[in-house]
Amino acid sequence: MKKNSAHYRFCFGPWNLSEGADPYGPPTRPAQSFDWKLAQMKKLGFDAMMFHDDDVVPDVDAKSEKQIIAETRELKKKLFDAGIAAEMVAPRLWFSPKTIDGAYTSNDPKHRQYAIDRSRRTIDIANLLGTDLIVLWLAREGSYLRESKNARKSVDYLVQAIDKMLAHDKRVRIAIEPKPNEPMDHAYVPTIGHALAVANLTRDPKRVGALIESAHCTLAGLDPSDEIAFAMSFGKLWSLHLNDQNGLKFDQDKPFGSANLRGAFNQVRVLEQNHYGSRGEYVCFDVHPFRPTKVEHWLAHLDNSRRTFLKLVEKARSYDEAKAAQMIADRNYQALDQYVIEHLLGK
Ligand code: XLS
Ligand code: MG
Repeated sequence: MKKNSAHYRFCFGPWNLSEGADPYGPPTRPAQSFDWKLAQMKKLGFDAMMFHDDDVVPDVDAKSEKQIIAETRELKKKLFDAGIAAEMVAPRLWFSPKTIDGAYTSNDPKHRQYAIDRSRRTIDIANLLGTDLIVLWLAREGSYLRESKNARKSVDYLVQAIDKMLAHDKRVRIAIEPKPNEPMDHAYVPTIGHALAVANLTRDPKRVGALIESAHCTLAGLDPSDEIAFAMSFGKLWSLHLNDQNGLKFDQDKPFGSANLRGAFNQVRVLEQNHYGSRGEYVCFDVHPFRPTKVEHWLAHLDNSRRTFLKLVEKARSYDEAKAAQMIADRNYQALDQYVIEHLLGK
């Protein structure tokens, strides 16, 4: 394997500096301003920030086009002054009462239209921020009971919505972020395979790719590194949300490597093998601090995720490929297994 010399660039979103609330308890840290979060990103030496549309323009549904342009331009200047790029913008289609029963696949045609209109506006916001990447995490596209929706029609609705976005702007690229559940009982696009299949049905498949999140693969019972390899086989891994997940439960967004170091190593190794980052892609950490985390340790989960990533890059680059190839040729997988373990343990 030709050793990758990619210099990785790192990214997170304002929501990754979260206040600790969970379904069973209130925040444990005081809410902070966007300016505070941007200053922390600068301090950490990250390269880009990812956004939801209403991270850029709070309460975006209540704003006029003029206000949206003005507020987006104001945030863009803050990013520019801080030397931070905008990685992507995602329409937050899971809070509004108009997406209570789905967004693009809602049974209500007015709500489907709302989701498409909001997505078009997200593209306009992204253009003003200088990114051509839109991420669609299809949070409410699915069902709580199968009989409430028509799964076949839902695919058509998804394709129609994406086609409307592709028609809205001839440069925009759309990355679908698959997830099998949460908040839905079952989501319509649970894996990278589903995402790329939907991409192929759109009017311009080369502008529809994917974003993979480690935890979402685990929630689907799949291996994140295999999902990454699959997406890269199509040249369609345009962004990443690296994190970790400890089994099939709520989406934990744990720091990268926190639950499964071997799995994290294999994700980094497959990124290296396929030269992720060499086409401008960012490594984003979609991680949250543990709820008990103190204010003074608020950035650690992001700094640690990057540290772990970079240490695993060293492990991938110092992996003895020749030695491993010999064990594979000899079908000596017990020895190979032990070699990987001892390599990671730093024998
Ligand atoms: C939620 C998703 C979300 C998207 C951005 O599970 O990972 O964080 O990445 O809205
Ligand atoms: Mg994510």
